[in-house]
Amino acid sequence: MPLQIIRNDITKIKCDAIVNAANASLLGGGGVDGAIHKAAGRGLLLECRKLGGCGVGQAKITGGYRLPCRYVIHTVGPRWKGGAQGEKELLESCYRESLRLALENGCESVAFPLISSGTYGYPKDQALRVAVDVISGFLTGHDMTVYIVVFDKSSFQISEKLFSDIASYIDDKCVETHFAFRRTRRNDCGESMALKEAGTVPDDASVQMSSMPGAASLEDMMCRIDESFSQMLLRKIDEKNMTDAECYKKANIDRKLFSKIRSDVHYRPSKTTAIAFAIALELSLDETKDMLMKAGFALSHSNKFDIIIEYFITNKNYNVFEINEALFAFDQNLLGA
Ligand code: AR6
Repeated sequence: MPLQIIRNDITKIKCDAIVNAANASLLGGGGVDGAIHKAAGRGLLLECRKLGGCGVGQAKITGGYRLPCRYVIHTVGPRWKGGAQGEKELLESCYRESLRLALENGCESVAFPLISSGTYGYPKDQALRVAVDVISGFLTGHDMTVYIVVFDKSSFQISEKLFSDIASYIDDKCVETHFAFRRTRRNDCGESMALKEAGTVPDDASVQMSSMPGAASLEDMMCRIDESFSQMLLRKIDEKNMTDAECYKKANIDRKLFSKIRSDVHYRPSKTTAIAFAIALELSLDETKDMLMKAGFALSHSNKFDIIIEYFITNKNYNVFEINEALFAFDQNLLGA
């Protein structure tokens, strides 16, 4: 997964570089800066003393010393002053400059804290938005694994409106599922009937055939029933006039995994990988269900993860990074490898 949001202490992350949310002196401080200096040891401070400080929005690189990473990239985020003092541009610059230094130094993996979102007071949901936008933009042109490391749940926030919209969508769907079960029990039709009513269990081949857009003939349909996940994926990439790279990047899947799927016609992806491709291809809900079926999965209304995916697809929001932010906020697995 090229962009991952994880909950951890950044000083514990094994990767090529970690980024420090420093101050202009580069001589240490509190928060993540203090934790990094403490874990790295005195060698880091001695090297930092030679750097002559760092401007807001700029970045400088040092060794990692006792940390489990080769480098520390120090960047100075803006202090929040209400949002009209160029804070967003400066914060974007922190991520861009840090990624540029990582690239120049041959890093294949980099971990970021949410810069400026602590002592410097940048609103957490907006700080996250900037981080995800700049990093995902960078990843469309470069192969790198980037982690956004969230220290504790309280330091991570998606927009309140999105959170409450999703929460009420989950509630609605749970209520629907509950009533579907009750109706079924009264009719004494068994569990599978209830699940079908709630739209979770596809009705085998007949559903597949009826929901096959663009199938020209019965022969075509029969071929597609035998199609594997990998074959379906490659066909849909062609139908959408996408390149392979456009598709796997939009799915937040790394090149190696995509090559594996491409070269193994019987590849069985995980559910999160299969959904990530459905999102990248901007499939409708029915098409997504067809694609998932090829990998042996279904979407259910008794599962929070599935309902969140359904929420984004029905709202035609196919931004895998925004979906992952929401999944993280609801403590669910993220899309991608
Ligand atoms: N791992 C990951 N994230 C962490 C960790 C950790 N070990 N510790 C804190 N965070 P802050 P800023 C999160 O205040 O807002 C320093 O004194 C934290 O929850 O460290 O850019 C510097 O010297 C928050 O979400 O950095 C500067 O003077 C995020 O890291 C000033 O603070 C950033 O919080 C910089 O302020």
